[in-house]
Amino acid sequence: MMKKIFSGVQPTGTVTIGNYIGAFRQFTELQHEYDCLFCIVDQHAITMRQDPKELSRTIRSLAALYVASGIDPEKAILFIQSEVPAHAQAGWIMQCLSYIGELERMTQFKDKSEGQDGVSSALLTYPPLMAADILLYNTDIVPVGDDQTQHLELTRNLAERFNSRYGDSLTIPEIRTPKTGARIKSLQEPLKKMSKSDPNQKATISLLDTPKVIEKKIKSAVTDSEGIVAFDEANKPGVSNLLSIESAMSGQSIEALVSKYDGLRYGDFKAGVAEAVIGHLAPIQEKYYNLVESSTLDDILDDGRERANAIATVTLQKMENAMGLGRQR
Ligand code: ATP
Ligand code: LTN
Repeated sequence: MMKKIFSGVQPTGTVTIGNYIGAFRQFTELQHEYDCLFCIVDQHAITMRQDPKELSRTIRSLAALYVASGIDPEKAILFIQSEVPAHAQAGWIMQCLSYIGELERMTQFKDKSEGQDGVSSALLTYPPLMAADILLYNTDIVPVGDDQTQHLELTRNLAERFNSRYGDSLTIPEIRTPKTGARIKSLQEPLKKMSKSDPNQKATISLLDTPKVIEKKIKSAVTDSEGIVAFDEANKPGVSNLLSIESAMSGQSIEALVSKYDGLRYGDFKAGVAEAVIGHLAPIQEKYYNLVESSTLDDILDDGRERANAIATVTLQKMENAMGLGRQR
C-alpha cells in the first residue's frame, strides 16, 4: 500500500513565501509518490479571534493557492477541516489523553499567548486537535516547517498512549522537514520566523504580492553593515535568509549564489533575490486568479470533503469502539 501523507495550513492571512518554501513546495513533490491529504485547518484558525467574512474569504483563497502552487486534486485530497466533523470528535478524544503540563510546554502556545488578554482555552488544546487531524488518516508522514516539530512529537506520544491504553493500532507518524528553507525568517527581524499573521506587512512576502511590492519589501529587508554576501546564519541572519529564499525560488544552491554575488553590493544582491521571487510567483499568481472565484474550486472542495469524510469516519469509529464510547458497532 502507498504511504500516506497529511498536512494542514491555517487560513489566517495570505500564504507567505515561508509557508510556500517550508510546506507547499514539499507537498507538490510528495503527491506523486504518496497518497496525500491536504487540509485547510479553519478550526485551528479560530483558536485566535477571526473576522467571519475575512475567514471565509481566506479559506477560499488558501484553497486556490494550494492548487495554484501545484497540488493536483486528481492526485491529492484537498478539503476543509470543519467540513469533516470527525476532526472535532477525535480532537476531543485526544484532549482527554493530553496532560495540561505537556500542552503548556508547547512553544507555539507560549508565543501566541504571551502578553495577550483573554487567551482562549482552545489555544492550549490546539495540538490535540492537530493530532486528531493526522491520526484520523493513518498518516505515515507529515511534511511541515520545523516550527511544528514539537507538535509532531506530541502527536506521536498521544498515538502511543492511545495504543497502549486501548490496544488499538493508530499509525505513529513521522515528521518531514525540507533540507533547505525549513524556517524562512522575517525580513524585518531575521531572528524570528516569517509568519503570515505578522501585523508588520514589510516583514513578509505573500504569494500574491505584486512585483513592485516584492521589490520594495526585499529592498528594505534588514541585512548588516558588512557588505559581503555570505551564508552565516548566526552572524549574518538577514543575508543568509535572503540567500535561502533565492535558493528555494531559483533552484540554485547557496554556494552557487554566494559565488554569483562575489564582490557585488547588497543592492545588486537584493535585486537578484527579488527577480527570482517575482519570476517564480508569476505563474502561481496567474493560476490563482483564474481559480479563486470559479466553480471548479467548489467542485474540488466538495470532492475532497466526501473522500476525507469516508476515511475519517472509519477511524473515528474504531477509536470510539476501542474506548467503549457509545454502543459498540
Ligand atoms: P500563523 O502566523 O497564522 O501562525 P504561519 O505562517 O505560521 O501562520 P501556518 O499555517 O501555521 O503558518 O503553517 C503552515 C505551514 O507553513 C506549516 O507546515 C509550517 O511549518 C510552515 N511554515 C510556517 N512558517 C514558516 C516559515 N517561516 N518557514 C518555513 N515554513 C514555515
Ligand atoms: N499546527 C499547524 C497547522 C496544522 C497541521 C495539522 C499541520 C494543523 N493541523 C496537521 C500538519 C498536520 C501550524 O500551525 N502550521
